[in-house]
Amino acid sequence: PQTIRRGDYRPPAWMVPETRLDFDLDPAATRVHATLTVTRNGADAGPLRLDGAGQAVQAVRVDGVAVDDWALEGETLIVPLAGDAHVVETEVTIAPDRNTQLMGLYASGGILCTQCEAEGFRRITYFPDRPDVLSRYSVRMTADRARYPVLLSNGDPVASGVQDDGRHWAEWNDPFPKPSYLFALVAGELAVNRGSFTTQSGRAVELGIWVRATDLPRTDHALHALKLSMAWDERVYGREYDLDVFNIVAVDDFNFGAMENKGLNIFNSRYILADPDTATDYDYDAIAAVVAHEYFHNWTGNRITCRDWFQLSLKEGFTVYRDQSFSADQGSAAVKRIEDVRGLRASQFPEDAGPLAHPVRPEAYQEINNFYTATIYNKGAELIRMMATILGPTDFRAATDLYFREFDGTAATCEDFVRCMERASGRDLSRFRLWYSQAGTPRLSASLLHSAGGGRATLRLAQHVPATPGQPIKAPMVLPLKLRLFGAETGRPLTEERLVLLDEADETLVFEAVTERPVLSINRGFSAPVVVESDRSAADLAFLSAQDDDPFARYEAMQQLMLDTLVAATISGEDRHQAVVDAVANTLDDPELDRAFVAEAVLLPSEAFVGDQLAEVDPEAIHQAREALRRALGGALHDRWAHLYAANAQGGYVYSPEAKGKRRLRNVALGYLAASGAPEVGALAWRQFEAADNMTDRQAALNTLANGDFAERPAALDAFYRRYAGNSLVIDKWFQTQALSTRDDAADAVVALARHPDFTLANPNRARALVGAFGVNQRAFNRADGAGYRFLADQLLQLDRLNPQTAAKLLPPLGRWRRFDAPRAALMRAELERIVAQPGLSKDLFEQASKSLA
Ligand code: HT7
Ligand code: ZN
Repeated sequence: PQTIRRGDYRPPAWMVPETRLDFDLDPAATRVHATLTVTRNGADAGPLRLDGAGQAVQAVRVDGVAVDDWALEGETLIVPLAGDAHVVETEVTIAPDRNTQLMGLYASGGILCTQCEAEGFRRITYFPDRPDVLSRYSVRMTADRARYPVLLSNGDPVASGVQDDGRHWAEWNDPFPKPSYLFALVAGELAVNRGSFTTQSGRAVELGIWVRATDLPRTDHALHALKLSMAWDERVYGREYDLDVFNIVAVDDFNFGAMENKGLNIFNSRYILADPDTATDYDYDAIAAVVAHEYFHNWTGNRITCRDWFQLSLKEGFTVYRDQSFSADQGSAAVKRIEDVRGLRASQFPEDAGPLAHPVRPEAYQEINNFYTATIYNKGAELIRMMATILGPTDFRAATDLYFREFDGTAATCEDFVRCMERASGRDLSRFRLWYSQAGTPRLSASLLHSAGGGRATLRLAQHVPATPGQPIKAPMVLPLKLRLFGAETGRPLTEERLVLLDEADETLVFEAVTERPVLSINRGFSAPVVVESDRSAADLAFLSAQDDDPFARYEAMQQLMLDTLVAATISGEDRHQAVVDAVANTLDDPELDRAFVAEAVLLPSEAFVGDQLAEVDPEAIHQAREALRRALGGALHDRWAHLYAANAQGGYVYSPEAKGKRRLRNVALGYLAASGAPEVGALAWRQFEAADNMTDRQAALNTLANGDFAERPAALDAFYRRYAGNSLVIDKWFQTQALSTRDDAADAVVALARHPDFTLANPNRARALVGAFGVNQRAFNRADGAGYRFLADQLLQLDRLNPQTAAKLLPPLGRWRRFDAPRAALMRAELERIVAQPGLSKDLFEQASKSLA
C-alpha cells in the first residue's frame, strides 16, 4: 500500500466553492448527481482530479455539455479543463444496502445515513475528498415517502414537496463552507425529541434528537446534555452556535462513537439512548461527554478544520480537552481527572510503548482510519492541557480567542494553534513542540534528599523518553510538573504548590528552610502525561494517600502503593498486603471525602496496568497476586465493606454526582465483599440484581455473580439475557461482561459466545462487546495455549471482509507480543503472520498487522 507523508502536502490544484448534490435515494441503487463549481487554485495547469471509490460513473458534463475525455486513474476521475473556472457535473450510482464498511452512504436498520470522515465522501460521489477543500453545499433528496418520511442534511431546511409517484423531496442548504468529510444525509422513519436553545446573542436554535419511535423515551438525557454543552461553550470559550437548527440522529450500526457533521450530528445509538433501566451511570456520563464533544466540534473542527489529516489532533485533541473540562464542571473535577488518567494509562500509554506508537502529529500513514487513536485524541488533549497549565487561565483564553478570530473559516495546522498560544502569552513554546513530533511516554525519575541539620531538601529530576518505531533517539521534553513538599512528622505543607518546567534531561531543585523530613507530592493533577519513578517508601505513599491536599496526588499515592505491592507479589511472591489494607482503611474512614473519590481510590490497578510495570508480563502470576490482595482487602475490612454497602443504599433512582458516588462506592463494597469469600455474598448480589431499579446496580450485581462460582451465576446471566432480549445495547453488556470475566473458563466461554445466535460481526458495537473486550482481558486472552490469539485472528479475518476499519481497531492486543514470554510471543507472531498472508486483506488490517510484526 501507498504511504502518505506529511512533508508531501501541496495545496489543492482546484477549489470547489459551490457543491450541489441531488440524491435519488434507494437502498439498492441510489443515483447521485453532483454539480461542482470549480476554480483553479494557483498556477497549476493540471486537470481536475476527483477522488472516488467503489462507484460507477454514469455521466460527466463540463459547463453543461457531456464530455468523454475523462479518464480513471485507479479510482481517481481525471477531467481535463481548459479554463480556470468551470461547472463540472457527475452522475454515479451506489448501493447503500451492500455497504458493510459503514463508510459513505449506508443502511442501518432501515435508515439511510452517511459517514464521511475521513475519506467516506468519495464513496458517495467524485470530489476532491480532502479537508482543505471547503465548499458551500446545497442538497436535494428524493425518496419513497412511506419508507423514508424524514429527510435531513446539513444546515437549514429550505424547501420540501410531495410527488404523485409516492416519493417526496427535501432541500437543505448549508451556508458555511465545509470540507467533504462533514457532509451528512439521513433518510428514514424517525421520531424526534425537540428542544430549543436561545444563544447569548438572542437567536433561537431548534434542536432535534431523531431516533426510532420506540427509543424516543430514552432521549431526554442527550437533549439536556446538548443544551448544557451549548451554554458551556458560550460561557467558557465565548463560542455561539451559528445555524437555526441542530439535529442529532442515532443509528445502531456505526464505526465510532459519533460524528460532528455540520448541523447534523450522527451518533452511535449507544451514545444517545439512556434510561435508568438500561443505562449505567457510566453510560449517562459517556453520553453527556460525547454529545458535548460533537457539539464542541462545531468550532474546533468545523468552523476551523484541519489542513490535512496529519493535523487531526488539532481538532480532536482540543475537542477532547474541551469535553473533559465540560464533564469536570458537571460534577467532581477530581474524579473526572482520575477517570481520564486511568483511560490514558489503559489505552494510550500501551500504544505509545508498542509497535503502533506514533507522534500526536504523525509523519506518515497508509490508512488514515488507523490514526483515530488514543494518541491523537487523548495524548493530544494532554498537550492542550499542558499548554493551558503553562499559560494559566487568562492567557489560555486569550490564546483560544485569538485562534478562533484568526482561523475561522480556514483549514489550519497544529503549528497555527501553538503559534496563537505563543502570541497571546508572549511565551516561547519552541521546545514544547517536541510533544507534537516525538512519540513515547517520558519517564521521569524523582529523588528527594534532605539534610536534616542544614534544613535543605534537594530534588533531583531526570527524564528519559524511550525509543519508538522510527525514533531511536529522543530529545528531552518540556514537562510542566506541579509539586509540593509535606512534612512527614506534622503532616503540614512545607512549601506552596510550584509549577516547574523541566526541559533538560536532568535538573536539581533546592528547597531551603525544610525543618522536618519532607515527603514529595509530584505531578499533582497529573500535570504532565509521564510515568513517574520515585523512591518514595510505602510509608510515604500511605502518608500522601491520607494527607495530600491534591485529590489526584492522593489517589496516585494509593495507586502507587498498590502497584508496588502487586509488582513485588508477582515477581517474588512477597506479601506486603498490610500496608495497603491500612491505607485503604484510612481512606474508608475519612468522613470528609467524596464517596465517588473513595470508590476510585480504593480500587486496585487493573491486571493490564500491573503488567505494564513489568519487564515481562506473566498474566497468571499477576492475576493470582491481584486476587490475593483483593481477598486480603475483602477479608480484613469485611465489616467496613458491609457497613458501606448498607449505608450507601438509596431509595429511588436519581442521576446526580452524589447519588452516583453512593452507587459507585456501594458496588465497590459489593466487589470486595465477594472477594472476602463471605458466605452471604451470592444471596446479597442476587437480591441486588433482582431488586435494582437501575442498570448501574443491576450490572454491578451481574458482574459480581458472573466473575465468581456462585450458585446464582447461571440464573443471573439467563435472567439478564431474557429481560433485555431485543435491546441490543443491553445485550452488548451481556456479551461484554462475559468477555471480561476473570474466571478460568473465560476464553472458552468467549469462543462459545461467538456462536451465539445474537452474535454478529456486522454490528460494530457487538463485535467490540465480545471480541474487543476479550482482547483487553489480559489473563483470558493470553492463555498459554494460544487459544485467545487464534480466536482473535479468526474473528479479525472474518470481520475484515465486512468492515476493515473496525477489524483494524481490534488488532492491537496481538501486537503486544514483545511484552510476553517467548512461547506466547511466538504464538502471537504466528497469528499476525497468518493475517498478513491473507489474500485480499484490507490496507487497514495490513498496516496494523505488518507494523505489529516489525
Ligand atoms: N471526528 C469523528 C471521527 C469519526 C470517524 C473516523 C473514522 C471512521 C468513522 C468515524 N466516525 C467518526 C468523531 C469524533 O472524534 O468526534
Ligand atoms: Zn472528535
